[in-house]
Formats: sequence, structure tokens, C-alpha cells
Amino acid sequence: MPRAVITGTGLYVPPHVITNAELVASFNAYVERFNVEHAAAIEAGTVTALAPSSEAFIEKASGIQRRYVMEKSGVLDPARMRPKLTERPDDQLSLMAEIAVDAARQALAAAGRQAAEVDAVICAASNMQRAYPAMAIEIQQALGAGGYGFDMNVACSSATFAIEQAVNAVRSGASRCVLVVNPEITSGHLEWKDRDCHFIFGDVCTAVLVEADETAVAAERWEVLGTRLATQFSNNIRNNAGFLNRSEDSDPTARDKTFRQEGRKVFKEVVPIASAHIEAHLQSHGVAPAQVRRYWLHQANLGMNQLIIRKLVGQDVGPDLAPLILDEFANTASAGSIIAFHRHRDGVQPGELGVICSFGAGYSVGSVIVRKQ
Ligand code: CO8
Repeated sequence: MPRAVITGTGLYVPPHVITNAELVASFNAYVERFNVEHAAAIEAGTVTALAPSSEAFIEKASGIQRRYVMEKSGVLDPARMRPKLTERPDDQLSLMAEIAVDAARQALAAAGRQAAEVDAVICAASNMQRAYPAMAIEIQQALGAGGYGFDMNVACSSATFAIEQAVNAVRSGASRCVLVVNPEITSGHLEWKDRDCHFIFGDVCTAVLVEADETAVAAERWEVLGTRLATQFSNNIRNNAGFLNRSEDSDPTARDKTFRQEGRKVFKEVVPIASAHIEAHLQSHGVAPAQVRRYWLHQANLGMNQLIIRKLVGQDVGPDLAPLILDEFANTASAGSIIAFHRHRDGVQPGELGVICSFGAGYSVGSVIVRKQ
């Protein structure tokens, strides 16, 4: 069976930064407007007054300090509270494809590959810009890649689930060079008017190239020793936006048509699922958690990652074992663990092991055990 290796990664970083201070200032201006506009109803008890957000809460509860977004003026406008994007004509490259192409070119350059050598493109993300044609096929054409492309969505676990598909395609001999891209424009589906979640997400795109070891040309290679995926249905993270909404005559701006979650429940339920998943996956390879040189974990919450690592290795550890990127990027859905891998893989020596792990809506959890060659 051909060995599958990761030979390159890429990271597209959006042009705008929103700090917690900026975010909270605009959110609180929105709250003030809302409460003034609805003063009579609030007084009468038919509308609940909105409570302000706080920078101190955000940083303490999540570890997030800022986030990148594709467009910030619309998000920070208290009269709008969502990005202001321009619809593009059909003959222009779409926004998700544009950022995917940027990240993909970086991954190809790192791997010493031309786009024409790619024989499969998987676009894996929490939201797709349109129903069809598949984003992956537009990306394939824009890059000049060969083979086929398809889209897939497992929310925050989309990237690791896609890596397993890429690894399986290489191992089966069906493909030699598979590109996985994760364009996450989370700002389009975040409810910026809800203080419980307005600080959580950021935009980004990551790319990973998975190749057959025998034909790869990259000097730096990460052999994929194994992948393991698991899902367990939960309504605690949910978004009801979908193609049946218009037939159901439902309100497209209703609260359930954007991201919503029971954050505390997610925290409590997902930590044990993720740590048990990683431990069992490592055990199936005869590896103890303490033998792993680096964990590139999903980046949703600093406390969550600290707990998962503590459960695995029995003590608090620093960023050298489990690097953090959510302070800078916030939660970038499926891209988080890949950003961590992209930015923080120096210092791992040939022969040492690492684990890329994602977890989130579904619930879903995916782990990829890699060995530096
Ligand atoms: N400012 C001030 N106070 C606040 C704020 C705020 N912004 N928000 C909440 N509070 C208040 C609450 O009202 C509450 O007050 P009280 O105690 O009086 O009731 C208090 O602060 C504590 O609130 P919580 O219990 O909600 O706070 P937590 O400590 O639980 O922290 C978190 C909230 C940060 C959300 C935390 O629970 C968390 O990170 N949980 C894990 C979430 C997670 O991992 N989710 C994964 C989702 S991502 C995913 O799967 C991908 C989905 C697809 C992406 C779609 C793109 C949009």
C-alpha cells in the first residue's frame, strides 16, 4: 500500500483585524441603540433589554484576543452587524475559491508541486458559498489542477475528515497528489448581535497537500500513520440555514439561521469525547499520549485545549506541546488545527510523532497521527 505523506501547507490570512476592544465597542453601541429603540417594550416587559459585552469576559472565557475577517466595516457598524460583501458575477472567481487558491498555491510551492500534478481537490469547510457547482471544481479550474473535485462539510472537523479521504485515495492508489482546502468565511454565518457568541469566530483559509511518499519531491514530509474519525449527533451547535427555508416560508433572518450553540454544554461534553478519542487512536498504534511530541488541536477555547492535554498527559504543559493560535485567529472552524500545524511544526525532529485533532459541531472529532520523516 502506498504511504501517504503531507508535503506542504498554506495559510491565507484575511486583510482585516478586529480586536476585542473594537468588537466590544461596536457591540455595546448596538446594544445601546437597541435598548433605546425598544425602551417602551422593555419597560412593558414584552422585550428583554440586551446586556453589554466585555473584553475581560471574552479573553478569560475563551483566550481569544482578536480575529481576522474578510470585511470589517459592516461587522463593526452597529446598524448592520454583518460583513458587507459584494456579490460577484458568475464569470468571476468566487470569494471562497479566491482565498482557497491563495492558500493552495502556498501549499503547492512548499511541496515543490505544480497545480497540474494535483489529481484531486477536496474543499472541506463549515459553510459553502453556494449549492453548486462544487467550490472544489471552481478551485480545481482556477489552479489548473487535474482529476476531480468535491465539497464536504463536517463543520469544525471538515479538515481532518478531508485529510482521511485524501490519505485513503493515496493509499488505494486512486490518487497521487490530493489537495485539501479549508476556506472558512465564518463571519458570514456568525450572529454578531449575540453577545454569547459574537466574539468566537474568525475568517481564514488553510491548504494541505497529501501525496504518495514514493512520488513526492518535498524535502519536508510528514507521514500519516493513521486517521480516525467519529461522530455523535448533538443539537448543541446548530445552524438551520438551508435550501428548504424558502419552501418552509421561514424568516431568513431568524436567529436559528445563523450559528448558535450551548457553549457550556459543548465545552463539558466535547472535552471528554476528544481526549478519549485521541487516547484510543494513539493506543491503536501502540503509542502513549506522553510519547507525542506535539498536539495541533482544534482552536475553539484555550481552557478546552488545556483540559484535553491535561487529561492526556496528566499535567499542565506549555505551547511547545500544544501550540495556540486562537488568541490571534479566534475559532476558524475546520482550519484551526491546520493553522497550528502550519505555524508551529518547527522543533519536531525526524521520527517524532504529532497529532492533528479537530472537534466540534455534529458532534464530530477527527485525529491524524503524523511522523516527521
Ligand atoms: N460579555 C460578558 N458576559 C457574557 C458574554 C459577553 N460577551 N457572553 C456571555 N456572558 C455571560 C453569560 O450571560 C453568563 O452570565 P450569567 O452567569 O449571569 O448567566 C456568563 O457570562 C457565563 O456565560 P457562559 O456560561 O456562556 O460562559 P462560558 O464560560 O461557558 O464561556 C464560551 C462561553 C466561550 C462560548 C465557552 O462555553 C466555549 O468556548 N465553549 C465551547 C464552544 C465550542 O467549542 N464550540 C465549538 C463550536 S465551533 C464548530 O463546531 C464549528 C461550527 C461551524 C462554524 C460556523 C461559523 C459561524
